[in-house]
Amino acid sequence: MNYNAVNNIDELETWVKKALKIKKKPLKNKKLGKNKTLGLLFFNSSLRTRLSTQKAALNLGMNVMVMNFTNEGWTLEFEEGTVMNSGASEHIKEAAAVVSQYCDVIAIRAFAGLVDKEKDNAEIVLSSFIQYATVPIINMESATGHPLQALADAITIEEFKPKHRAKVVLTWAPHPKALPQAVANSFVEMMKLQKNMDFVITHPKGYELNPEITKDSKIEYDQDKAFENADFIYAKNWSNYNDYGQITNSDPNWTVTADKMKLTNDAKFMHCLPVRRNMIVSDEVIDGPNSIVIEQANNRTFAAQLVLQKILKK
Ligand code: AN0
Ligand code: CP
Repeated sequence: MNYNAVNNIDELETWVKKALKIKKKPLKNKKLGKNKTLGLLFFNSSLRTRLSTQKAALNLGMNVMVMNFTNEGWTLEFEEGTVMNSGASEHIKEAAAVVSQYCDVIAIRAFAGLVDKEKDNAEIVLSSFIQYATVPIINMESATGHPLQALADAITIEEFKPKHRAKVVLTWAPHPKALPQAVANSFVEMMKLQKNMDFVITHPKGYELNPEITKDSKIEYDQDKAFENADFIYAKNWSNYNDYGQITNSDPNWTVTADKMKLTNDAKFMHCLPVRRNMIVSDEVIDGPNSIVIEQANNRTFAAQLVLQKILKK
């Protein structure tokens, strides 16, 4: 079993229930991972994903090895049949096969390059590992998705949802650096699996996500209107998908402020973190009583632990 996309979740409700059970007794399966090794491979920075996945593995009694390809690993070649006479020192074929001998499960973080849309959509790094590794692969944020984040988001929404049918809003917010669409994509996909919730995406015109992902979701270009009656505001920046990887809007009116939150139904504020204060969200909102970002990050451990447990039990 791999966990590389939100669509690997067969039934979200059952997964969330199970994760909440794990949260209550995280050490219950302390022996399940004995003598098993998890390898975490990072092609980009991380705080939460690295530590929460490691924590989840430790809760299951696994051993963990971490490798940063950002500055320590050999530069890898992913193209077939290429003459390796420039930057890359090692081909993915050998690298994935070798790591598979040391690890029982491999988790990979490899962000979108945001230069070549086709290449990013092809998920070269993740799909090559899936192809050439001989052990299960977990996605820790790939070019187009962040399914461990989306699972943690679902757990968090379950914990904080109101008694009435919840309205969840994903809002774009400005950011000084071009960011991937992965977190937003997976959040949208996860929300499609929610049975009794209303879901609205709001962003400036031109900032449409991949239409294949959002085709069944409601888009409202007026942020104020989208915020009306919302029970959850999930903020996230992403760079332009049409004008690929570009920043074509930095309008501060899209920042989530206390005034904006007044339009909602006393909504909870969510963000995957790391977050730029007073760009994405004002201090007042993120420091306020309705901010659940810290608990949301806590739930990353139980999302990862559920996925590891499922893999170990297979
Ligand atoms: C990354 C992103 O937007 O994909 C990671 C988020 C979990 N964010 C940044 O690089 C700031
Ligand atoms: N939310 C998240 O994935 O955080 P990190 O980039 O710190 O892992």
